[in-house]
Amino acid sequence: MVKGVAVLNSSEGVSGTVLFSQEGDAPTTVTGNLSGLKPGLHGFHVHALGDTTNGCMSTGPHFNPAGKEHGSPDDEVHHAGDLGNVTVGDDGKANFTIVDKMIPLCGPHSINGRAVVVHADPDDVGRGGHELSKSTGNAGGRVACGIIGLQG
Ligand SMILES: [Cu+2]
Ligand SMILES: [Zn+2]
Repeated sequence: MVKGVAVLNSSEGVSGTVLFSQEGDAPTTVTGNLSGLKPGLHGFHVHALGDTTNGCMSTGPHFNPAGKEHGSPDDEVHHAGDLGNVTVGDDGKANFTIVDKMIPLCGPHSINGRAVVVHADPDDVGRGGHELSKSTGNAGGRVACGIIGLQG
């Protein structure tokens, strides 16, 4: 079992923890607890870089080792880092579990050392017809992020 963790914080009061676990070559389980977000859907992705020198802006684009278009994690064609949306309740909190086979914690396409990013707006999963739909899901600003590291 390999485990990872990302701690998220932002100057606007968003905070939380996202845990990752993977058994062998099985899909990775992602469990998150976030607070301080606007109620509703928020795009949620693994971005390519674990660089926060310029805040979440320097974490690069969606993790996309296969050079695909943006989409839903349920679509055949999507970025490996596309995890869809998380749902935030009226209390500003989100508790979620995602199981995804494109985000391993080891091997050549590992997400270790990359970043998870929560966006201001819903991810249209490539279907919104906006000029950004096929690259970012038009999910708006990056409201919080954290670097994924190994956990014991
Ligand atoms: Cu993103
Ligand atoms: Zn994407």
